[in-house]
Amino acid sequence: MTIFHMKEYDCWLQGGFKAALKAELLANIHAEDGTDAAILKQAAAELREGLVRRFGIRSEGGNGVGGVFLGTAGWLTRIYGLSFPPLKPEGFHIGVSEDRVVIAGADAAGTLYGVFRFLSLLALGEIKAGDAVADAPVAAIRALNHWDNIEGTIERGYAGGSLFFKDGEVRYDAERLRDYARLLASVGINVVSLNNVNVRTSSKLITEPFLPRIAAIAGIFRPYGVRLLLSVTFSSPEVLGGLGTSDPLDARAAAWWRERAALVYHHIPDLRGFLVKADSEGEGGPFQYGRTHADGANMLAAAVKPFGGECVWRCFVYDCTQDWRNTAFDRARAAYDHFKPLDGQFAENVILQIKHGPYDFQVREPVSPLFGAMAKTRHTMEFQITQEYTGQQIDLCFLPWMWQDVMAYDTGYGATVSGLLGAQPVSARQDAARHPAAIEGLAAVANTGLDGNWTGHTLAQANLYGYGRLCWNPALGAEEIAREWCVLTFGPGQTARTVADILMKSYPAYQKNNAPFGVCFMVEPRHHYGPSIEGYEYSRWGTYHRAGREAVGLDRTGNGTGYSAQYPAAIAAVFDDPRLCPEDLLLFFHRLRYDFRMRNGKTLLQNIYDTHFEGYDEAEALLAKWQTLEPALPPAVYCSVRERLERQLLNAREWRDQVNTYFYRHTLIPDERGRKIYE
Ligand code: GCW
Repeated sequence: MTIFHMKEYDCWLQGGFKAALKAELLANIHAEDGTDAAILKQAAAELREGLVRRFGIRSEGGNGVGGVFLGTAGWLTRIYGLSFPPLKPEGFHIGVSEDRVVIAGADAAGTLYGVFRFLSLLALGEIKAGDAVADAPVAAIRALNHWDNIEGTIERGYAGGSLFFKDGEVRYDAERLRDYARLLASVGINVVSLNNVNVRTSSKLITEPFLPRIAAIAGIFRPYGVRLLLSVTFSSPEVLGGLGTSDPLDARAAAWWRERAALVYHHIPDLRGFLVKADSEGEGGPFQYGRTHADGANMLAAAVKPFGGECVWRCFVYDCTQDWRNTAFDRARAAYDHFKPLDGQFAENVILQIKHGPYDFQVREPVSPLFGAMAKTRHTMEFQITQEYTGQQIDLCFLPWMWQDVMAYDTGYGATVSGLLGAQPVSARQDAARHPAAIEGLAAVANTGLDGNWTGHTLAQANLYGYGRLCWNPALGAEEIAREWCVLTFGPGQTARTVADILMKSYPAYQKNNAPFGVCFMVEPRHHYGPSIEGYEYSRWGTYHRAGREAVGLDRTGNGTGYSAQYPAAIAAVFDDPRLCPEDLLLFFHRLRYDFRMRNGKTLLQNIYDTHFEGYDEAEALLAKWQTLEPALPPAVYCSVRERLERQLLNAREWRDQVNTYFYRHTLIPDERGRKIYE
């Protein structure tokens, strides 16, 4: 085996590739970089830099008729008389002939994305003379949310400290941030929020001493086509303004926000807007004043509107002070119950950000019933790349494997999630009956930090890459994403194929280890790593499985909490019938006896045992497979992943034995194959 000397820091932008196109051709660059458009300049710089660093090809500056022609389609037409088919916003066209490569962007961002795609196709060995590629992002909003605290820590962060903050200050390594902006732009991310949605001490970022520093960060991201969002606390008029109220219908609070927005936009004129977590897990919000979330969001939206800003408002609103004795309550209902009645009441520049499932980034959840239902309100879908509930970047879990199921889910409103992502956005004034409830984009909680490889677990880089690619094209399957990422990271050849195989097997293994069949939340309270079967069973967070001697799970059908009725009737009918319900969601929707027969003819209990034995065996196989790569990898990369896979195996052992023992002790029914379960 040959070693591809990958550098963890470079992620999917590795050097060491051979270009299949002639160096003389690639070295001769004619670019639209004499303008003052920062993004276009960057596109040209990235092409030159990328060719040197990744392929060892140094450009000499454009002369003669051949070579690479890079710029917006308009410019290429004007200067060189080239013509192009119509391009979609942020899209590009790449055309290659024997003596010419043309990279034409619909606009500046499209030009930049065209460069990154060209370099990546070159590294993948997928572009040659005669090829033409036209592409554009499907989702308009492709956002990354950092949950970084101004102290330098990261809520649910597993890859070191914050890239933006330290010791109560905006503090960063500018070189590193540029590298980060490049990484994000290379997969099409165009919005980044810097600070935690649990704002706490970072509420002061929208005050004068901090704003110039934030503006400097905005300046680093700008040439890469990335605009910033800032998380703000709804209670700012009280917390920062000393007003004594933050009531959205109080003219003083609204005026305070208008003034504040003016100050913020004075420093950062192209800020995308404010991101808000309100009335959730201790954050203030409109409920405190008896107002609706439309009142709250609209007030903030009005404040940023004169500057072209937006108010991104999270729908993660639920009561976290539940009594487990109350079996009528169902937290899963919360987002729909709160927001569906408000559809149509939000201002044009409010964007709701809805978690993909009704709970909270569990290993397996149904898609939230809000998707498809909010036809008159702009909204995005929120994912979590940071692996809070999926192994915390100690365990390997390739998330696109689950995301592809979300994308393929048929909402029952005439489109899949990926179809809604491609639909025309609606405005609040349009007729809901005639317009699909377009999902305008995706947002995801970042998994990056100051660790040398950005993501703690080197293979967790694949999740960040995969998220960007999925925003760009929601129809891309996990397998395709894994293949691309592996070649771009480990070079072409067998190593990449083996790593792709490991990635693809990691999610199913993790899901088998975890809480069975969609029951959710059998995790250690607070930190959420590892099993604790009753960790949340008697707590205030509203996340129960109610396992008894004869049955387990929550009845969320019409006979139970009625959650399933939040879906269109045809979808609800499937979820309501345990014989039709997808089996990995069986216990999310149903309370079932342990002797319930699943589709493989075995009982529910036996299936719980089987999946947990398998989950462990599969974790063991992942480690064994990785060990075959030792001769093919730089030792540091090999060892850091091996060490994590070993810890994952210990974790899988805990999951297997704790889950199986728990159910055995409740039922006293042994495993039919006589495998070891503890008394
Ligand atoms: O999953 C929960 C996390 C919290 C997080 C919250 C949210 C930022 O445990 O840490 O807070 O979700 O999404 O707001």
